[in-house]
Amino acid sequence: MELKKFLEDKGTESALIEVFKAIEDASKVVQSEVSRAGLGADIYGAKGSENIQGEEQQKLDVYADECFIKEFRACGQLAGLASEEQDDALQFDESLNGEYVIMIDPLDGSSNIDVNVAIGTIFAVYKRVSEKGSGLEEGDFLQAGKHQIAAGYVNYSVSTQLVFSTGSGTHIFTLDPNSGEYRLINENVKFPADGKVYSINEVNLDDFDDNLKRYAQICKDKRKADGKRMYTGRYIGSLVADFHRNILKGGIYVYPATVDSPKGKLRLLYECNPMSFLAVNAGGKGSDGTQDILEIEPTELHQRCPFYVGSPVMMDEALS
Ligand code: P6P
Repeated sequence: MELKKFLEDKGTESALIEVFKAIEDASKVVQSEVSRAGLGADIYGAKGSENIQGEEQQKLDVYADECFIKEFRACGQLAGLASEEQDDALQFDESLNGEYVIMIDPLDGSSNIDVNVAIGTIFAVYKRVSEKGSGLEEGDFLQAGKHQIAAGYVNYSVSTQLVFSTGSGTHIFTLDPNSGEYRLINENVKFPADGKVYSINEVNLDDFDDNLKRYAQICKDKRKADGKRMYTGRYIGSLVADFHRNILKGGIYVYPATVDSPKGKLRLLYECNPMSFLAVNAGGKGSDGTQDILEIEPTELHQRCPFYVGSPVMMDEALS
């Protein structure tokens, strides 16, 4: 089943279906560039600029950001956008009657582009809180994750997949290269309750709090009845790729506060909230280590937080 029909059958508001069409169209353009990395188009390597995070922008980061902004402006249903690649939120003056705003990490894991490893676009959609037709306000963007109307990611990998939720289940679509359409392959995907994979960059082990150090050690020590190890480590360096494997096979992803990133590395609005929304809609959990991520009241557009997300049994054990 194709995306538009799936959304219509779910009774999705037509304005939101337009937003998904914009995501679909932009992701196809980005996918065609990603798949051509190194061939002609000069999209490898750093652009020579930095984003507000002080991170070196890869050319494809900026290209992806421009692609999504173009489609979001054109769809007419979005009053504005916040992006990892934009210091400030953007207002779309031509569509201030739009009832939604969107937050996006246009290309997460972009340092993996040059080594041909999976990367992803992550998005979160909210209803604006300011009056339709008026100018946007900070409060339109600084909303707790529990108010998300929709969230998802595009995983540019072996295949290109769109994983999203509009609040009733998490669903996986694959881009069919022959038809150029996203087609449903997994409706209502559920995190396996428990798992055998943990995704943590253990170079930061000494920075972990005692609880996380203990959990990491439990994962190393636990044995099955036959004496073989219970867990294995898988850390791709791309949140979307690690999350995607974990939601299908069971697992937990953790990016805690570290010396280099004392508030955590991942951003609340366009990484932790959308991934937690997907997790919760698939029976999983998302936390900053002390509270449900979706309850956090944001104070800044690009604020970071420690991030735990994954199978419920593993999450309970890691956070207990
Ligand atoms: P580190 C990519 O930059 C990212 O935001 C996530 O996709 C990924 O899981 C993490 O950072 C990797 O960070 O510090 O372990 O290289």
